[in-house]
Amino acid sequence: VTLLVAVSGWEPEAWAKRLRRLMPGRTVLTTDGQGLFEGDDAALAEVRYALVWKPRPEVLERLPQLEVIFSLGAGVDHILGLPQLPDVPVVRIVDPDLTGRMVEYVVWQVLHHHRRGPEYARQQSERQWRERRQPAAHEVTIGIMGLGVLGQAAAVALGRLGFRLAGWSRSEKQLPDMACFHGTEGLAPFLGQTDILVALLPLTPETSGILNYKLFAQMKREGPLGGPVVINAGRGGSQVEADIVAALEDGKLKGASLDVFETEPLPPDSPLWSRPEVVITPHNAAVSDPEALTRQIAGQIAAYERGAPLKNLVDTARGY
Ligand code: NDP
Ligand code: OXD
Repeated sequence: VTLLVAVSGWEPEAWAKRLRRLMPGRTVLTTDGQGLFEGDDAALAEVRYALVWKPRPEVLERLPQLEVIFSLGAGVDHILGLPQLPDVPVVRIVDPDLTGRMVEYVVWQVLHHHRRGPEYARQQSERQWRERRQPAAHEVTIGIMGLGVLGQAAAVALGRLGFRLAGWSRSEKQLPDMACFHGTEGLAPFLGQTDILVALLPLTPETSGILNYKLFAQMKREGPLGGPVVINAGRGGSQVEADIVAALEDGKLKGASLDVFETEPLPPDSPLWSRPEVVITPHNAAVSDPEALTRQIAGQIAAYERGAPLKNLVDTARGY
């Protein structure tokens, strides 16, 4: 049984080495999105499992025995957007290691804006000692867009810190200590009570460009932080960066933390780089760690071969 690790922008050997250790007796092939087994169709014909992150479009088309595609990330837009997707199950990452990293990122960025990080950074650069009013956590509502694995885990951590919570999802939900909204009708009332928006949405046709000027204009205006803040660690395709800049310019937004971008890496001429009220990180809110995640994938393959159903299956029609 052969596995193929097909990634671009990542080092495939880091994954392959660990898989060979965890699954002795298997052949593990790799491609990094550059060379692609030119002429080696015999080796590719043996591949039953493909582990992918932004694979080159033609890679998966050359695997006649493919049984399962494993996304090496929690998001699957990099797979579902391929022009010829083989008709096999797609499994995504749900893992405490990745979830824990995302919770850290969200808590870090919420606290940065809540504790007036951008203002104190500016004061420090001007050697200015000036105390600003600090609202208590319970005065601030964090609105979480996307109440899936990551959104719910972030909510639990923020709730422990005492923040008020609102959440928005596609389907109706009832979650403890949270005002839950859903669907198009639920969006305006959700935004109307949100001081800090945390977007943890998958990229689908419905969520593409959803973080736009019209949405920012519906957020709570007279909040304790002096203006709404947006944090996006879902996908860059969900945000309209020109609208974020326009909203920061005219005060519809007070600050932003962005881990994902319309174009990655964020181009050097983006106006976002030079704004002190914007925190930019290079799509690493929750990196996929080969050590943690290969263990999970090897376990899934072993269970699948014993006849157990695959876990964390993607609904390809729904898009996540
Ligand atoms: P889940 O699939 O568990 O959750 C997705 C949530 O989004 C669900 O609550 C879903 O609603 C909601 N949603 C989807 N479409 C809509 C819509 N049209 N309107 C309203 N809500 C919608 O995903 P995860 O929580 O595991 O991950 C979320 C995303 O985070 C990933 O898809 C990925 O893009 C991104 N990510 C980013 C990382 C980074 O490093 N920056 C790392 C890992 C993930 P419902 O519950 O009703 O289905
Ligand atoms: C993911 C990511 O989807 O890293 O896991 O973005």
